[in-house]
Amino acid sequence: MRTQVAIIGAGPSGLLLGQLLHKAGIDNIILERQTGDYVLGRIRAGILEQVTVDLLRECGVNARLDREGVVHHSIELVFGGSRHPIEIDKLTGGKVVTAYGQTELTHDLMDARQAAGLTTIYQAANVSIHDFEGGKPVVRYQKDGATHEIACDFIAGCDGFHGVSRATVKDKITEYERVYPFGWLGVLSDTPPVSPHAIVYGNSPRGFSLCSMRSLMRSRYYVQCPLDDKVEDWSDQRFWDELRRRLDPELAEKIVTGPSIEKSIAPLRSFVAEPMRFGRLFLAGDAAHIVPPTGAKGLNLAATDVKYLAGALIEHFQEKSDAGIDTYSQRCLRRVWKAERFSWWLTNLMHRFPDTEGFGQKVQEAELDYLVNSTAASTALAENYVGLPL
Ligand code: RFL
Ligand code: PHB
Repeated sequence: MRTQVAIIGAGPSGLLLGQLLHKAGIDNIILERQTGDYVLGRIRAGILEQVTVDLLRECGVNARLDREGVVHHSIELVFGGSRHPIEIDKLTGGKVVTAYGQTELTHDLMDARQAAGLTTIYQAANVSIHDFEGGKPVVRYQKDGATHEIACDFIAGCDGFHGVSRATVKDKITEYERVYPFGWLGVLSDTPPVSPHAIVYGNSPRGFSLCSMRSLMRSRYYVQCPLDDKVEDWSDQRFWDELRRRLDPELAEKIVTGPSIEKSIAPLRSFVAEPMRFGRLFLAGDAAHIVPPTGAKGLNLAATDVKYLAGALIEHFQEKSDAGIDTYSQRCLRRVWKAERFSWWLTNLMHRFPDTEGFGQKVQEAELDYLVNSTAASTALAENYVGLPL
């Protein structure tokens, strides 16, 4: 087999890249280790920045998003038992974010890929990548007991944090990492969200909490939990009780509870691999960087990497210029580090750490007080939350 761009991974990064390249007439094949259903079963992100919405529109994959996505004009911070709105649209000259699940977005992109007749090879085992430092890269994989080979011009490593692409160039990268001493326990439930018009971020002596949504009938909630907790330790009742204790009395009263339809614990990590290009191999999305979910940046960063990468590849094939390819890593990392900083900062501000007591706690309280009472500080939060300009 031969293609222009071999894409490893059918998560949001790989699917979005495939669609943008296809629109520009560039041939691509996606190799995915899992089944399509498995990929769709992973409940992850829920908040899209305008740049991500615009990219989906550019691919023509926006019909359902336009119908079902819920636009948010503000977020709320809950601390000291009361609620403090941050009007992100007013503070940023009209910018907003959209609640639309990663599952839905992935579904839409998979449907569009299928409708366009593009090749996605699911359950591709033992994917390996070769000769990307020279002019003729090759990708090998196993499927149905046979080994297959794809010759290509470029390889896009869109295979997430545990993928093979970054692992293959491990000795050529510098890694920057911070691991946090807690996780997020997330619950999805078919109940109306307690705050349908603003994502709520809570700081309480019992730890962080988050009230989000997937639609007007589906809620997504999180509470900070110890890293060694198991999902089995958390009955639905225990989860709802704990969430209520971490919110202000009015919101706690309003929460509509119901059976969880998904419950999982995710560790929190900040991670960046530099550089993001190795000859004809590019890393994009979680393959190159991870942020703690506090700032809702992971999927949005993946989308902007893909925007830069698609632009660079289109320039290569259509204009015979490698300027975009040569600056890919630099351009992405400039934006990545700003999102890393923001996600790290908001994580520090909103969570209980082992040393959040005494001095640490007082400083957190002072910063929250400053944040909601200073237009300058609220504006800095808002402009990072809606996404910095490209
Ligand atoms: P993904 O989604 O991990 O997809 C990578 C794909 O590659 C496949 N793969 C391989 N395929 C072939 N061969 C191999 N050797 C392979 N190894 C792996 C995998 O099976 C998978 O299908 O990475 P991608 O596409 O870069 O997308 C990144 C996003 O998924 C991620 O950044 C976000 O989910 C992060 N995130 C959030 N981001 C936001 O922008 N807004 C949010 O509100 C938000 N909330 C979240 C989040 C992540 C969370 N968790 C669980 C980490 C909330 C949570 C709880
Ligand atoms: C989500 O809806 O899953 C979500 C929302 C905001 C975040 C993280 C996750 O910061």
